[in-house]
Amino acid sequence: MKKRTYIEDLGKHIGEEVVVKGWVSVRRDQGKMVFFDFRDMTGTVQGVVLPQSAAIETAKETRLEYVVSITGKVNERPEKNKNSKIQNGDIELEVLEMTVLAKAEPLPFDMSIEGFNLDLTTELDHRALTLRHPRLQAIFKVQAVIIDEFREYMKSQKFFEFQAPAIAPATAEGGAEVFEIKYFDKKAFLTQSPQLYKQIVMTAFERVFSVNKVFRAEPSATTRHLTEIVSLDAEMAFIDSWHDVRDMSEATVRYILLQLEKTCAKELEFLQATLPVMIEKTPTLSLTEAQDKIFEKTGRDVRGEKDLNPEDERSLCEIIKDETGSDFVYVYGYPTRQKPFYVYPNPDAPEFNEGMDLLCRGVEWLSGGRRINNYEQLLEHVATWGMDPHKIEMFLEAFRYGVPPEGGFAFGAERMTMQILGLKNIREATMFPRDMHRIDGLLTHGEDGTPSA
Ligand code: AMO
Repeated sequence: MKKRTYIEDLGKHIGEEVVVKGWVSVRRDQGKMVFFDFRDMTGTVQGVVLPQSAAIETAKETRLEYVVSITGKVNERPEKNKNSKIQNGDIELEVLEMTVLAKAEPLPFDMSIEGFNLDLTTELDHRALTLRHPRLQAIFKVQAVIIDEFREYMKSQKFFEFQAPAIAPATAEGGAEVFEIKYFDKKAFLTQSPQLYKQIVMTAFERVFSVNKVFRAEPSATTRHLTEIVSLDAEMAFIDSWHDVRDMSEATVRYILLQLEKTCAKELEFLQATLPVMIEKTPTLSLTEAQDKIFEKTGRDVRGEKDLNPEDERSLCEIIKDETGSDFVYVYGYPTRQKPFYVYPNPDAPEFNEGMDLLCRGVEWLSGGRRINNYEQLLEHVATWGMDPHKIEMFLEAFRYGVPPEGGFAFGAERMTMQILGLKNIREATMFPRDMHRIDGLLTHGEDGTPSA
């Protein structure tokens, strides 16, 4: 049996006979001859079955998404048929033999590059199929690179990767957005964030990161919220101030963008995406300064509000882009009670904390900041926040035994993907999105109210 040649390598085999395996993406039956586009994990190539080919009968019966094995000859295209804009635009595979490895049912919609134009609901309902389209593949390739390069950068900075648990006895982030699970005859929670665990692990390894699923029982269906998220988390000891955390997160983004530019040029072009601009020093404003700016530029008075709402985030990003050219902006100094219990209050103005968010193109990508490292102060916050210290005993124990000044941050991988690619809905940037209405398919409710897929 001849070894398989990947489609991306065909150009190196002009004049040779090769074996190609893949799917039929395009089929044009021109009576005597049949033309195809074949697709494998490395790309596409045009194939032609000539009238005298032993494969002509099979080619006549072959339909879209059939899986085939082909023996063919790699021919250079005549000069007038060359197309430098597409992959393998200078060659063609002359099909000599063709075996159908698996048949496919007729497609429920147009999957061609030009004709693929589904509303989001249909796209998601048929994820098993739409995932085969180059547009979707480009999106998830970019996402894979974002996650990979987060890892790479963290490791280059001596961060240690750990696996965070998904089941926890208590919630870290507070609020109602938590999934309670039946844990045998007890109650437990799906982790909203590896926050408490990354802080514990940091007390042993100094610099730690994790790439893991987190769960938020978001009761609203917005374009930026999911119930299951890939969280890119980091935590670092021995910081001098929250600025160190800010700088580390900024450097991480800068590295990821640079790597995307290097490795995903094809995908970015295909998706007509332009990478967000990160200038030398990302503008950093306190919440109060941000609110003043929004008031000054838009007339909308949000001064004194506890947080920025989505409209404020969009306005602020537009203003900063206009003023500085930066697509990014950090906002810090939120009201202390607005953020979780572990965030460090500003010693000079304890009603505000040293927590920060990074916004890009109108959406929050990241939260982070300095944490409380003093055990007594932590206990005070636990009490003020009305938490049960027994439920977070493991976390508290770490803080009884010497913890340096520290901080950290977390990116949402889907939000990054969405904003980098200019997608309108976070579900487009999520392979199998979960929200209050969907787990794979839309949820319908049975008579007793239990959801069924
Ligand atoms: P936070 O709750 O802000 O911070 O979450 C961090 C980042 O995760 C993403 N994110 C979401 N993405 C989609 N749908 C959601 N429902 C959703 N919720 C959050 C966002 C957000 O910026 N423990 C802190 C992080 C830290 O301080 O280190 C935390 O979880 O991109």
